[in-house]
Amino acid sequence: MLIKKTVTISSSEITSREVYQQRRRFLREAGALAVAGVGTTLLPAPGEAGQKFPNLRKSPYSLDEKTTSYRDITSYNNFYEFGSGKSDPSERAGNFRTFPWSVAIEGDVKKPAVYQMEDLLKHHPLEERVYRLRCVEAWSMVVPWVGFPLRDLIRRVEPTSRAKYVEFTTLLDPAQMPGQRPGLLGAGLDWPYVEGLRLDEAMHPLTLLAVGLYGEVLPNQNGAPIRLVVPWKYGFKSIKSIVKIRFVEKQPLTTWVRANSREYGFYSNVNPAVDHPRWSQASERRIGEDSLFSPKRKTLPFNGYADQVASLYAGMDLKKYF
Ligand SMILES: Nc1nc2c(c(=O)[nH]1)N[C@H]1C(S)=C(S)[C@@H](COP(=O)(O)O)O[C@H]1N2
Ligand SMILES: [Mo]
Repeated sequence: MLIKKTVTISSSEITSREVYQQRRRFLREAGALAVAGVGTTLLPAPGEAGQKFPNLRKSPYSLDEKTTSYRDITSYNNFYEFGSGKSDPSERAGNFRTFPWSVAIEGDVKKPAVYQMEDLLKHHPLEERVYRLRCVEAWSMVVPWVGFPLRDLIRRVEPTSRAKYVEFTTLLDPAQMPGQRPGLLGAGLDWPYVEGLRLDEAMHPLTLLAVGLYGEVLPNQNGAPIRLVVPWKYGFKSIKSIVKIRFVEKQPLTTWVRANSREYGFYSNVNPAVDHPRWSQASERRIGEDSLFSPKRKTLPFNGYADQVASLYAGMDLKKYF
């Protein structure tokens, strides 16, 4: 016996879903063309956490160090837009919409633009980079990021000679980000979250725009669909879910400096010799190694990247410019 199925989805809903799915398929195929020498492998559909990036090469900038577990990297997070507790982002960011997504390039550049995520993925070959991440709260992780150097994008948009700093801004969307609504969840920060780098720091080959980790599309709690990673600075400089990159003449007023300039500086280079006013920065706890008996690790100047980055700060008093 044939049973006639009743369809309860409205026709307009079907149309928009089909268009959406078709668009994703198209974008995947367009993206695949960009992966040099691959041809048939598809890039992950944008906005889908957990999908694999094909054919990643390992960057020579990678550390040869044991990586923190996927579970720890994706469940112990700071992303105050979703709450200030370490498990808040993984518990609350699941439905955060990261597709469609665009990044606006503004300010002192010859080629201001609004790039769709797909376009960024298409133009910039991705690689895997294992980096140490040291939080200002004196813990650290080792993360296998997937991304491309920020400087590749900067060269593409051509900053003018006026540009001395780069300002980054996270999405402002209180409807999706409960920490941005009035109340205690967002710890009283001003939104949107803003970070900044000097142009030469932004141009340093270690400075990465990350779109994935452990070979997969970034989970929302880690800053999907695109976040900054500056491995020689405290973690808060590595701003998540970026929607705007602005080239400016003056040093940007960043979220944490605005919140408490006595405790957080613009530079925020990892520096065991300069304590936070409320705690020492001389050592750190490696997430995943926690036990009463595991010794703390000594924090290294510039988080271990001194050979590559110390010259950026030659002649500067790093106690003053902390
Ligand atoms: N937009 C935004 N970006 C942010 C934060 C935040 O609260 N909001 N927290 C920062 C801090 S303090 C750290 S340590 C890192 C943590 O990145 P992870 O969760 O991927 O380890 O993200 C940084 N980027
Ligand atoms: Mo942090």
